[in-house]
Amino acid sequence: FLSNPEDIGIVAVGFSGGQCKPGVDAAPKALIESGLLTQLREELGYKLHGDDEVHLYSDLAPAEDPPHRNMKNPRAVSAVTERIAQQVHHHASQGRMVLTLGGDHSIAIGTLAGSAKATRERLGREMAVIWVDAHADINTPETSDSGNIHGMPVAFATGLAREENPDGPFGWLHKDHLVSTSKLVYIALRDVDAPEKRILRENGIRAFSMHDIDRHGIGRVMEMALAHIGNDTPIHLSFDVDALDPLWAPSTGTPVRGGLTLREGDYICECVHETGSLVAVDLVEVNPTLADERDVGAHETVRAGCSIVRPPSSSPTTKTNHITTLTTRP
Ligand code: 4U7
Ligand code: MN
Ligand code: MN
Ligand code: MN
Repeated sequence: FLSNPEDIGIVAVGFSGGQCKPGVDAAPKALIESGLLTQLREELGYKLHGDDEVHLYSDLAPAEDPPHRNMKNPRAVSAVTERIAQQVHHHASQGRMVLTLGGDHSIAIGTLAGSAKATRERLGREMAVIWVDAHADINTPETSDSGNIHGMPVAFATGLAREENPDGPFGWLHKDHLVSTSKLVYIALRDVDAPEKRILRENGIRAFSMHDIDRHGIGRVMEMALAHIGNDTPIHLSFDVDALDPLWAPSTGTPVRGGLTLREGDYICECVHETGSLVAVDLVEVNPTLADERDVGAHETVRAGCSIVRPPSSSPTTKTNHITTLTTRP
């Protein structure tokens, strides 16, 4: 294991400034109230670290936050993600797997920065990223039509959207925070903007769309994704709940039809977990306030989120692989 398998650092951030719809800030509380952390602790026996507090970080938002390079709320998102990077780095430095509950996907600027830096320092390794999402989230501020930063985190994390002014928004991002485009793999894409397609092509980024999943099946896609990353490479899994089909996860800001079944989503997480190389997981974009008339949508989406994050407790393959991992690696 690349992180201590019993210890999980929890970072809960109700932040919604990376997009325009209120409500995604209520997700960590809804996930925790539906029993996610209790299950991890009591049923699965993990030791959870963290301050048991959902951070809103409203105090970090400046009174005035005009657009910068066409980004909306640039200073607020920069300040919050810098703080998240410190929290994630703190947990990861001590060998804890880090679970971050968002929040919109802009928070991944912070989670990736924190875990990439800790992985370099602690293991002397560059980590890989598995980005499970309907969207590629790799717009630069200059290519984005919406100006919403939750559509840009991968561009910041890979250095494609670098800020030249060290005192400007995201000027805090340094070389040791960055992730290599060659170690990035996408799964479940189906709504990619034209400039994003060009960025993916020009940088040779590995991406498995829903079309690829239909053609090869999720089993083969996970084999190919993990083969691309390579054995024993630390993995950060960033899971946007809109990767799931809206049938399973309707309560999210930018739903796109034709997505993963809940079982396929679970399977992705199980495969990554089984590698023994998981160092961090993000669960983002759950918006419990975007519900249908009977509130069924919100409840279902929160349940789906819990299912995604919860490691398998009874899968025989998982147990076998863990025994293998434990016996082959001291
Ligand atoms: B999410 C979008 F234009 N690409 O940039 C954009 F389609 O974190 C959507 O994946 C981004 O939910 C979606 O605004 C961000 C749009
Ligand atoms: Mn998305
Ligand atoms: Mn996303
Ligand atoms: Mn979304």
